[in-house]
Amino acid sequence: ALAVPRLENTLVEDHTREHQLLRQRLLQPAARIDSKYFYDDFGCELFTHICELDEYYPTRTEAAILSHCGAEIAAALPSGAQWIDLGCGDCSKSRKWLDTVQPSRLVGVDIAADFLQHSLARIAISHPGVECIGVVSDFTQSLELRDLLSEQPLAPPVFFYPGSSIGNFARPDALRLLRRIRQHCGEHGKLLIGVDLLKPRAILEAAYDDREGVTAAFNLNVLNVVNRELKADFQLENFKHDAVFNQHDSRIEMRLVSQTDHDVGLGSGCVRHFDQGESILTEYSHKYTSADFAAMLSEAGFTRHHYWTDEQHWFGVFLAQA
Ligand code: AVJ
Repeated sequence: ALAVPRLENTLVEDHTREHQLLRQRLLQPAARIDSKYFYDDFGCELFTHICELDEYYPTRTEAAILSHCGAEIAAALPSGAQWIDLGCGDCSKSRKWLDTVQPSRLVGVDIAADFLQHSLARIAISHPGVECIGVVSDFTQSLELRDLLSEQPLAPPVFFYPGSSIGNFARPDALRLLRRIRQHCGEHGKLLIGVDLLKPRAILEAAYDDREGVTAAFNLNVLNVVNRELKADFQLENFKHDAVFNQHDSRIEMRLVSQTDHDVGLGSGCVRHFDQGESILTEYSHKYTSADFAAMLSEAGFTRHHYWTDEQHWFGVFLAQA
């Protein structure tokens, strides 16, 4: 019989609180919008498009490493594991591992509940031997998996966190998340994580400011999302996409720069003035050296790791363990 995927909702959605935070951060002297607001339906489509751009090397480089070194990586993974895909989306990146490492269970973690249910249903059909569980959660805030993982005490967890999504976090927050994952890993669990590496500025900046303007559209679209969420009245044509590599903090910083002196209504009677040239920070994308990231893994409590990279050393794949 076909097993129906289980869906657990640990996401506490407090829209009022979220809206307050969003508005508050826009009102601060250095205005910010959390990167999670990029991903409405159109934003997700634009991101898919970004991943296929010539300039955007991370997706294809990571895929090449995972495919080229797949057998070696699989050999280092426990079989019958509980495979936990953090930010699984359509679960496409987990699919290949279902066949090679044959986990007993697939736990897909994502904030988009409907999408998650749909993705897991498709896996349940193509992989009837794998128990599929969806966890609706904003794991960047909290990661409540203890009860779930203890249902199969003999199956070690393997956390899969590809795409250099860890790069979005400021270092202290990245470290906090890695520590939480480490705690769930216990003695036999592992973390398979993809990390974008430091490289010449021109390559980095091109990857976040492509010729076709897809990344610019992706960045500007966040204002549409904010307009909808807050009933704000951002005019997209008043802002320009900007992506600069900050060498000191080793990260790409994406901003929207105001082209004029103007006021923007933020809903609830709030108004924010933007000077010409003033900007809103929308994203960090940290770039690590392999040594840097290895140090962070040990700081998080992982004592050993394997490391794979591409010929140009543009992207790193780490398999960390206790
Ligand atoms: C999804 C966070 C890994 O930082 O490269 C791509 C997002 N932003 N182009 C990245 C992104 C602009 C992406 N991550």
